[in-house]
Amino acid sequence: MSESTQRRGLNTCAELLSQPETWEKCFAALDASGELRAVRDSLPHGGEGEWLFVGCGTSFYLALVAAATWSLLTGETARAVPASEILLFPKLLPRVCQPILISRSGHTSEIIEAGIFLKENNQPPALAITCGTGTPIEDLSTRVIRLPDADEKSTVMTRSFTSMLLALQMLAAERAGASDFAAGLRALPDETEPKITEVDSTIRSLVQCHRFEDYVFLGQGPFYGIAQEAMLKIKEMSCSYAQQFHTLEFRHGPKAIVSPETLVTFFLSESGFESELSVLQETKELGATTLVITNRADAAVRGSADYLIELGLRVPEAARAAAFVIPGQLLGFHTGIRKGFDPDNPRHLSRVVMLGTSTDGESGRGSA
Ligand code: F1P
Repeated sequence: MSESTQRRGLNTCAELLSQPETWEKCFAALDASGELRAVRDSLPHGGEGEWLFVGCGTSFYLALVAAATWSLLTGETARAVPASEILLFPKLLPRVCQPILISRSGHTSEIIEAGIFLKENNQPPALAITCGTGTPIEDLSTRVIRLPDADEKSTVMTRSFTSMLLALQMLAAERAGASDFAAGLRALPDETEPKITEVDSTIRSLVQCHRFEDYVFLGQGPFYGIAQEAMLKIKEMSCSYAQQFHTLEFRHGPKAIVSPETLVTFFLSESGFESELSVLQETKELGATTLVITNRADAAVRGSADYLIELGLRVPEAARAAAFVIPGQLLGFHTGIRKGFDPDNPRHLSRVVMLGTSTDGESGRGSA
């Protein structure tokens, strides 16, 4: 095997498998700096408006999971939007929104432009979270959470996604006074580490035994953003055709695509277990190949899962999200390697999307 073939995906593989250890380092760094507590104490209480989680690409899918967790824990209204929506359709925004800007690099043009737009339109000062240091996103924000330990060489985001997610979930837990949830997040690295080898071998055998034409990812609640991110990982790393839906939405038309060449991956939640299980059983009966990622499986799940990843994490449901995405990351990685791609340098992609103007030639701003 040529040296270049052997070197394919080395960074992504190392960064992907380093996640539990990286989460530990990030929690320790946040404790030592007191950054998260300082941000918690500086956030407004009882203010009007909504929490607005903003990102691009993987950072937008992270925003979806973070906003869902925020609402579940604090009871406050939160939503996630891609930065481009703020620029192109600002009238869709809530009148008052508390911005949380998410960016691994801290340099992505659209998120910087969106931060400038929100500032110029007198929205409350933004909180930013990034793995970079000395970045323009920090200049735009009065509060910043920095996670340099989670930064990556690979173009593909893996540990940066999960580490920034965990930090925002911890902030939500701190704000809500949800100490059990916070304890669950802190336990996640030790709960996840011992499972990775077995998860990796399940995904490797799935990839070695099948050639799929279509990849579908299904999830509800906080797991919908995880389904989105898994969809992006298999696109970025293996240039495969993939899509995601809310699990029960799969019945309303998309199931028409099901065939044995379709891999349908279920991120099975506990809250929606019975309803999501019946979609799984129906999808299996239609002839799909099924991969199920769940915390606990019963005989009914085993009966409809061609491949089963049962994580058995002793942490609250939404706190499992960061661990649930790992099988999706591995599926993208191993499928990319099998198809001859280099996951470190995905086709057509750059590590940071920098634009001349945020919407290619237009002034970049929709009418306020
Ligand atoms: C986000 C992002 C990544 C994508 C690619 C380009 O960047 O869109 O999601 O995989 O690496 O950048 P960032 O704003 O989080 O740095």
